[in-house]
Amino acid sequence: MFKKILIANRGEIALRVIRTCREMGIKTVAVYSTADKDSLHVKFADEAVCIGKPSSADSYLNIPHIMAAAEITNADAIHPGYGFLAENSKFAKICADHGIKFIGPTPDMINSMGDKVTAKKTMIKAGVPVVPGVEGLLESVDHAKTSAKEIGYPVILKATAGGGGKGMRVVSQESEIEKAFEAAKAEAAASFKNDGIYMEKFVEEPRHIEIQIAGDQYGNVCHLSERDCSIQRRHQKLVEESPSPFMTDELRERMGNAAIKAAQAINYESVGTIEFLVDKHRNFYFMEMNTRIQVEHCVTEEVINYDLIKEQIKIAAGEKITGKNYYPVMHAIECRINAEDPHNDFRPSPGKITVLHTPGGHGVRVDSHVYAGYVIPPYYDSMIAKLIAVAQTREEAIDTMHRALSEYVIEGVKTTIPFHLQLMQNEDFRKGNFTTKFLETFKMK
Ligand code: MV4
Repeated sequence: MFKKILIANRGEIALRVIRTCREMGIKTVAVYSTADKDSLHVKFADEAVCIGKPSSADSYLNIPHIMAAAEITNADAIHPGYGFLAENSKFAKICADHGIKFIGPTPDMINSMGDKVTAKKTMIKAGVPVVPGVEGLLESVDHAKTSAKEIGYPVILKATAGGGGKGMRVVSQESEIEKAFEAAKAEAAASFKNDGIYMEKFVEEPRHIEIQIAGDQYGNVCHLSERDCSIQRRHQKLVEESPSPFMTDELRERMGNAAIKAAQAINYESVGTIEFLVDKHRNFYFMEMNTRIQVEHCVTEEVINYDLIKEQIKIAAGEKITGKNYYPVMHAIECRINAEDPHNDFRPSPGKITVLHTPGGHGVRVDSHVYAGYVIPPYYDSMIAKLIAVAQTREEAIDTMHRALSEYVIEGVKTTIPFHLQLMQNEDFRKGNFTTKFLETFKMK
């Protein structure tokens, strides 16, 4: 087992990793930007190294600074968390070249899923269902036109280097396609330095349901059931839950098996997630694979009673998994508490938390790095806590969540708590009646 892990991240996920390391008897090294010198991850780690100025490029994305911190502290592994360098294959390669274990998949695995057209081809070969479309990149506007005619409108254009919505355009008729193609290409070039675009049939009002998987270094892969992440706004998830209210035992079996096939197709090692679109007929289609631990991993932990970070570290250290699947025995919901104003188009609201009361009690988990007096810096994402409610049924989990939200006091900054309070009382949400379009029509009171 590792003796010392450097956590190349900040905020709640840095703290999350430190907690598991402490339980496992592994020493921890925090790295931090000058903006984060008063952060809890700095205080809770055994050692801490400043890696630069506030901007991510100067600190949490600065590979030489992070490698220097790992070398001077003698860390034998690096946990990247999510975001920042978590899916950067160059970073994973540099770690390997320095004899430091990157706690995650190999650079090849990251690359094979990072390029979406390559990933899709791999999935087709493996027999995983994908959205009907053009196999490969679009070569020209004419190619796009003839392909869309064959597939049938509406179609969606996506960036092969994308993910999470950037460089995406929905096209409902031929008259729009030239403009959409050029716009998607320009956006992809600007965002990813790669202007490759591909085309799929547009699935109307889908649900976003993802399967958590784990694979070890010996070819054993298992799934750990699903999370429903349909409640999102502008590709930012706000609420996640497990099990999905749309799930059936039969669909879970089919999606779980497809996810295992997807992971096996690239000999996947570590924990990871296969994202699917699910249509109203319960057809599901591979969308992308996240080769990292995700923000919403906690809902899975709560419903299967399993520490995913511990498992990820054990796998990285070369331990075997049994290969048996995990099924939910509880219901968990996670609300992302962001420093944003839900009454003002979710505008970021950084600043000092003057008063803080955190909820607790039966069935409540809070993963957060903030405290009274903490100043939320403007440089990073706005998530300040994850509030997770766990109960035996979905209805009870919603009631527990509503109770916990109403106990939460955060003063000094605006937060998404008022939004979540209203959502937990929404009739369609309570019925499990929602798709990825739900928040387009949801209005704050
Ligand atoms: C789609 C789609 C409908 N049809 N692909 C959005 C982010 C990126 N990962 C893929 N996305 C979508 N791809 C086809 N063929 C609808 C979306 C989509 C979406 C997906 C999941 C969660 C929220 C979403 C919101 C808008 C669009």
